[in-house]
Amino acid sequence: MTVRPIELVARRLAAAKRVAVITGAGISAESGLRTFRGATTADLPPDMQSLWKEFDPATLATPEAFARDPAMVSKWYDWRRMGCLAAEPNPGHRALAALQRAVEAKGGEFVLLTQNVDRLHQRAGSIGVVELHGTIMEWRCTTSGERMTPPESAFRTYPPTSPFTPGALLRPDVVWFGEMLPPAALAAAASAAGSCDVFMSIGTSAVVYPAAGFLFDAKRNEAFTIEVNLEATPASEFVDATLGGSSSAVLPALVRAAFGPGAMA
Ligand code: BV8
Repeated sequence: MTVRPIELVARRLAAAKRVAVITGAGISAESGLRTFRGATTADLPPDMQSLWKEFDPATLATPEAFARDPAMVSKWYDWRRMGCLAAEPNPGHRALAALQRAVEAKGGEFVLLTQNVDRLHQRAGSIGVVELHGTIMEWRCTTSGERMTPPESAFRTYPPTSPFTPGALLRPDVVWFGEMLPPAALAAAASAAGSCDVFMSIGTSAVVYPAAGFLFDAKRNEAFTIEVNLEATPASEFVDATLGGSSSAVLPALVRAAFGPGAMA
């Protein structure tokens, strides 16, 4: 009898004592947030069409871009922040929160690492989320580093000025290319990857490091590795199981298969 991958993966999850998960922009795609390397769509506000169409986001997510044009970069991030506030967690986010509850209910450990900056995992009920690339929901003073949570309306002027240090600016509290990841997040991710017995990579193109490296750390520690993604990635040939498809469909089915229909309640 051939075991369908989802049943194989469900058995591994049900038996796991320590589960680590990493997510990328793909898990938020069905909440209406564009993936980082995904196609653009026509539904952008007019003044943002050119920004999104003419520039590769990766050239905006850098300290150099911010130094060169703080108004443009802060406007782009504030526009994304507004999008995140308007978005809702989808069934994929909620399935991971349910998975954490199910694993912990049987005395297991669960760590969710995310590359996403939208805080939809937290709004879906995930606890202790490790934000590898920071968050767009907080901004910090470019001089003192003091953080603040902006109101749920767009800044009035760009670049926003810092309330902490005269003459300084506010920047999004995200990790840009070329910037180090927060040491505490790195340490938490390394510890999770090094000790888990199941590692899941969900909705990520697995090209950005060091985040993409944690799957290989887990594999080296003989964890059972799983990829849930719409398409193949550089990680696909290395994982033990691949569940192709949309995370918002695959993850709820997987949680129900592993912990019963009530697990998603
Ligand atoms: C670092 C900011 C140490 C916030 C991001 C040269 C010099 C310096 C560094 C490097 C270098 N060469 C390489 C590096 C390392 C560099 C890197 O990895 N570059 C890559 C591009 C080659 N990394 C860094 O710079 C990191 N820092 O290394 O510091 C250092 C310091 C100085 C000098 C040397 C070393 C910092 C990395 C963090 C960068 N910041 N974001 C923001 O604006 O959001 S990264 C950005 O990409 C986002 O955070 C995003 O999360 C991340 C990864 O993208 P994904 O999440 O995977 O999203 P993507 O769109 O790519 O893929 C989505 C996937 O989902 C697709 O596969 C799609 O098929 C799938 N999907 C879509 N819909 C669904 C779905 N799957 C399931 N269901 C669906 N419905």
